[in-house]
Amino acid sequence: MGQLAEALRDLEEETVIELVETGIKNGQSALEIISECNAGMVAVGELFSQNQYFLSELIYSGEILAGVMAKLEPLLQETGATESKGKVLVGTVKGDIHDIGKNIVISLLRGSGFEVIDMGVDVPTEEFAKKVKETGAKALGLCALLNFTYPEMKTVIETLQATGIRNDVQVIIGGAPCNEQVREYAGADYYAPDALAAVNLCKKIYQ
Ligand code: B12
Repeated sequence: MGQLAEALRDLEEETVIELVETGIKNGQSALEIISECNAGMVAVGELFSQNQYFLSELIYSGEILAGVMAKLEPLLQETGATESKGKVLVGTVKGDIHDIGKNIVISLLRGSGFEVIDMGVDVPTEEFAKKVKETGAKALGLCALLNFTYPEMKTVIETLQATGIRNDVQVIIGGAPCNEQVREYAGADYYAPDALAAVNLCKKIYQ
């Protein structure tokens, strides 16, 4: 584990920000920094599972990461794309309020020229199908970080089916504990392990 990941795991806010600023100065890419932060957040999650950290530490880690993202945001927007590459809907499913990773995905998509409609967190099931119809977006990103909200991704996709628009939109799922098995279970088209993968999938969908 790198120094930055360790500092984030140990909730050393000042050190985290210092290391991020040094990384930026030394030409480290935003995605490299995010990837190291991810490792730190996974470690925070593990300490939480082991009852060594409690909800307050989980909240604090989120706040530190939000501070990091405020520093990285301008770098994610810097690709200079002008024309819209296509519309992408992104939201965190019902029952889930995790949004740090989703917001990174959105920043990177916007920076890459996509028009993103951010549906927020804890999005009611039927809202997704409604918005797909309304906007004509061909890509829908569903975010879930809790294993008890995976079934909700499945329900959203079933709603698309029931509304007769399943074939109009490609569904990409993401969020730390998602994987190929969850994708298969939910009936999604793709699983993106990180923000860059999400951008590449959207490029593929709109090519
Ligand atoms: C910070 C955090 C919180 C914060 C969230 C703040 C916020 N605004 O998001 C707070 C404190 C609110 C929180 C609450 C809870 N949390 Co929490 N949380 C975390 C933690 C430590 C980090 C998550 C994070 O932001 N990571 C950093 C980002 C950058 O990573 P990421 O989300 O994976 O995103 C990347 C990729 O996954 C992908 N991606 C992300 N989203 C999307 C979306 C799309 C569409 C795509 C394509 C890709 C994509 O791209 C991103 C960038 O590369 C995780 C630990 C972990 N392993 O993830 C636990 C974790 C997710 N939480 C957990 C739990 C249990 C909870 C609570 C139930 C705790 C409680 N008892 O109340 C509540 C649930 C609240 C709710 N209803 O949603 C568990 C979930 C266990 C499980 N598998 O079900 C975890 C895994 C911790 C653990 N090991 O126990 N949490």
